[in-house]
Amino acid sequence: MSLTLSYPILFVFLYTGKVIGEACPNGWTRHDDSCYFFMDIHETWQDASAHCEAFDAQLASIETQREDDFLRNHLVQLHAHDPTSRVMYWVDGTDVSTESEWVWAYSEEPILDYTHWCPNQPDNAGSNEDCLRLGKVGSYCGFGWDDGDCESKEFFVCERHDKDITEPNVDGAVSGIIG
Ligand SMILES: [Ca+2]
Ligand SMILES: [Ca+2]
Ligand SMILES: [Ca+2]
Repeated sequence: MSLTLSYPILFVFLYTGKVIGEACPNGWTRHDDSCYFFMDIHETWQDASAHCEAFDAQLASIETQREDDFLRNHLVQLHAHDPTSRVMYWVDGTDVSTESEWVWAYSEEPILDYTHWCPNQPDNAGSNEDCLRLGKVGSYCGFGWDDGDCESKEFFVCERHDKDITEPNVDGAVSGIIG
């Protein structure tokens, strides 16, 4: 391959790489540096997490009030005309390792700086609630935080942060041309 051909190809791949970081895949919603998918199938917390991983994502981790507001507002809109009184979405928080010590499972960061528990939560009901969900039960705490039984089957939110996107095609194309 001649050098004159290599430059346009190199440019195309670099440009594509930039677009990947800005657009979300079909069905995903962009907010700040992440793409989110609101999955309306019921899974245990563990299976929900595996589903997200299959999409090269994780269950959502809510690090800031801004992110929490975005998710809550989105869910409120999504279910504004939903007659179902009980709707829950798993996110990535858990205290399964040590009771009452909540962490984001994927990053292993403790949940300290920002929380938005519903009134009287987390209550570790039945001594068996170790996974974090955003819950709506009637008018109760519209999609605030609740600890739930990890085995109960709920909807879930996947998050894919831009920094976690691997771009093997870009690196491969560039090194292939240079090499
Ligand atoms: Ca996040
Ligand atoms: Ca617990
Ligand atoms: Ca609870």
